[in-house]
Amino acid sequence: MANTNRIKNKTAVVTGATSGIGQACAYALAEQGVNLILMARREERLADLKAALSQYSVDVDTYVLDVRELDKVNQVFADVYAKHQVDILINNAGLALGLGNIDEGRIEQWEQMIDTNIKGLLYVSRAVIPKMREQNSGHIINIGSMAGGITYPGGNVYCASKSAVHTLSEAMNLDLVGTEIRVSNIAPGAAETEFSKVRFDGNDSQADAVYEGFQPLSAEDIADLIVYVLNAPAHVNIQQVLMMPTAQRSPTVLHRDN
Ligand code: NDP
Ligand code: 8X3
Repeated sequence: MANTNRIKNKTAVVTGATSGIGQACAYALAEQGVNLILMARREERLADLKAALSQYSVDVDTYVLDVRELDKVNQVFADVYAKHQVDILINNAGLALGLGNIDEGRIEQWEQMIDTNIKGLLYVSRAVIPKMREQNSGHIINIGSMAGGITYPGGNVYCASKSAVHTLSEAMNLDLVGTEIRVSNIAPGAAETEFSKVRFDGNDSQADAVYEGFQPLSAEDIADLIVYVLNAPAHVNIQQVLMMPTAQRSPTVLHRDN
């Protein structure tokens, strides 16, 4: 069913497009002929990505945006909507910071995760959903996590933030019943991106150890799934997908060689 390209010439917003899953989505969507509006905080990376995407016959617009800044989100989307219709929103910007017992948690890390993963996703969605309702079309992809359904030791606030993404995806689907707007919560397991480098504050050996002895998902594996989900026929709404590496069956049940 999803081999048919039903998204060519549509326009997608991708948040957190400068790395990992967001960047892989930008390439995968460009390959499908989808015009792109790419957002993230790192301006130079956005410019490099736009230049790299010039090999595809699609329009690429970029915005420097920290999704935690509500006024900026609203300004950016006012500008976006002056120029484009948004058909697809990939709410991908997110991060984990730290891994440790809740009683030793750092409040500023909790706040950044909650402000980005929950509030940022809400700010962006609030700017987009009314327009999707007006046009009575659209597809929202929320990047949740296996951590949103299965908590693991030390994951506390990150897991809670992804659990909120899962709940908000359900809530969006409920509140949008009767419209043609679809909402999909994509919940990946371990994927090798910059995620662990960010989580461990640039400590490469700690980050690399996360993926040792097994083949993790790649950002491209997740982008492929997202392309499949977006290409489902209009009457099919894939609401939830849990996707893990074959070596991983839950956050803590993971087979490593040696
Ligand atoms: P990366 O660290 O590689 O990418 C994260 C992206 O989010 C970057 O482009 C970063 O860009 C952007 N970002 C972070 N904070 C903000 C912010 N405040 N405003 C705007 N953009 C922001 O990690 P992943 O690609 O792995 O992560 C993408 C999503 O996937 C996250 O929501 C993560 O929780 C989720 N996920 C990841 C898994 C994994 O194992 N890797 C598994 C399950 C879910 P910039 O710094 O330029 O702003
Ligand atoms: C990101 C991957 O292992 O921290 O959600 O849940 S993990």
